[in-house]
Amino acid sequence: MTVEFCGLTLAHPIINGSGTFDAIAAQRVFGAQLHERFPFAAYVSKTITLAPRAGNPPPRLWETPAGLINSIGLPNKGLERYLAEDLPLLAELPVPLITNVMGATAEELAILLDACDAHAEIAAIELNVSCPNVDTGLDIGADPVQLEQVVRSVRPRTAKPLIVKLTPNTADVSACALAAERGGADALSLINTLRATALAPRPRRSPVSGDRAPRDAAVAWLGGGTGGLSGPAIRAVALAQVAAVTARVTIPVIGMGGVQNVAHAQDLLDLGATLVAVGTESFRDPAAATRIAEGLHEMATRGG
Ligand code: RRO
Repeated sequence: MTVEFCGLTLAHPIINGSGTFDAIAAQRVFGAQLHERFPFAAYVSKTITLAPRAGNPPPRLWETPAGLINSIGLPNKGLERYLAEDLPLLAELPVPLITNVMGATAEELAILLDACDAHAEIAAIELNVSCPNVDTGLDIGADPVQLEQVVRSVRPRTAKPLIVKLTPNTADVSACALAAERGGADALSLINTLRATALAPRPRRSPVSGDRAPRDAAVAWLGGGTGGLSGPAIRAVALAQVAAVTARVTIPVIGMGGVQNVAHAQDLLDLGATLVAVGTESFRDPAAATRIAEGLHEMATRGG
């Protein structure tokens, strides 16, 4: 069941989606037990930025039919405290560590990449490009030209595997995938969440008279205004985008989006993904990744 991924040998193909499993909190609760049965074959950190960020005001989460909208807003302690406080704990995990970073400028990204490169505990770097360009306001990862420039500019700063986490909120995901590959990415991961929103509860048509109650204007409910949709609701989109990308690039792909069970993971592997990430399902079932990895193992054993 071992999988070769960018020079790393992983015990199985299931990892976590960035920001969907807090390994430090889990270590506090489960102690040695977590290490004995760690659910993922590699651990991806939450996105780290150069400066600390408080994140968005509440509400930050909203359930939809078959989905979850998050408007977390990148809360994190910033690079310095991540390295000093979190890295020593994450380095104890029994699997390779992938640190996920985001920067709004080339300078910020250079500092983040240099720091990751200097720490042997970090096995690979994932670049989250779902970040607005400070000048244009457009997501860097949504525009192939900008994306290629950004990846090309950071590539020389590390010899570690560089994974680019693509945004699905773009006109042509395979054009972005090819741009990241041309820029020097070693691997791609997709999909991040789909831009989504939820409206604040407000008066509805009266069930008795049928008259419309006086209505307030539609107001976005989430603290950040908009958020990102994940979970089963986006799996069909993930399948389409992963298929489009694996058909065009030669570098390995980490597929994710609404994976709940072994059949869903197998679908992404069949489409050419090398690894599969589990995200929202881990909130519902923290052992989901173990269940899926064991299911894949069983299938492989039976098949062989
Ligand atoms: O922190 C977030 O709100 C967030 C990030 Br950085 C991301 O990449 N995807 C997402 O759904 N939420």
